Amino acid sequence: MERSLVLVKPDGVQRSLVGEVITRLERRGLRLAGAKFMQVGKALAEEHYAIHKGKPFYDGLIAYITSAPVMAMVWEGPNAVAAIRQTMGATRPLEAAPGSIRHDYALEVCRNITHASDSPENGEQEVALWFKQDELIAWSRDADKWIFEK
Ligand code: DAT
Ligand code: MG
Repeated sequence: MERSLVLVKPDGVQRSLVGEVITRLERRGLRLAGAKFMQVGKALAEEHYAIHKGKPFYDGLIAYITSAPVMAMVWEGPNAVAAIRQTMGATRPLEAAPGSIRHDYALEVCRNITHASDSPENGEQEVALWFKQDELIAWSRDADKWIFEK
């Protein structure tokens, strides 16, 4: 079982795509483990995007993620990280596979709707950065046995 942080970023929230993102992840079979609607402060933004510090788009990235509220979530399931990134599509919307969220709803890399963790290790790190332990729910769904092989 893997976990991924998923953010509907400010453009996705402003465009009323929160429900669409949740619907797609639910339909995929992934299980929600936590969610909060929040305004991201500069310190969290800088820690989250620390790996991009120094890149030409870094300042714009921090301004973008702090510009309006985001929907922060934790989704889990077998191979959740790869599955969620596939559902989101490639970073650049014009390279995202047809049917993916970034293909279907975005045009520009700096307005690409969502964030998702890029490895199981980063998934755990990002979940710990964004959520306190008591904000996460460990639960099982009745449908799990029809979606998860074991
Ligand atoms: P992803 O969000 O697919 O994990 P990433 O981690 O490489 O992509 O980059 C984080 C975000 O930074 C990405 O969603 C949008 C922005 N970004 C990446 N490359 C960019 C570029 N060349 N110009 C502008 N923004 C960029
Ligand atoms: Mg990334």
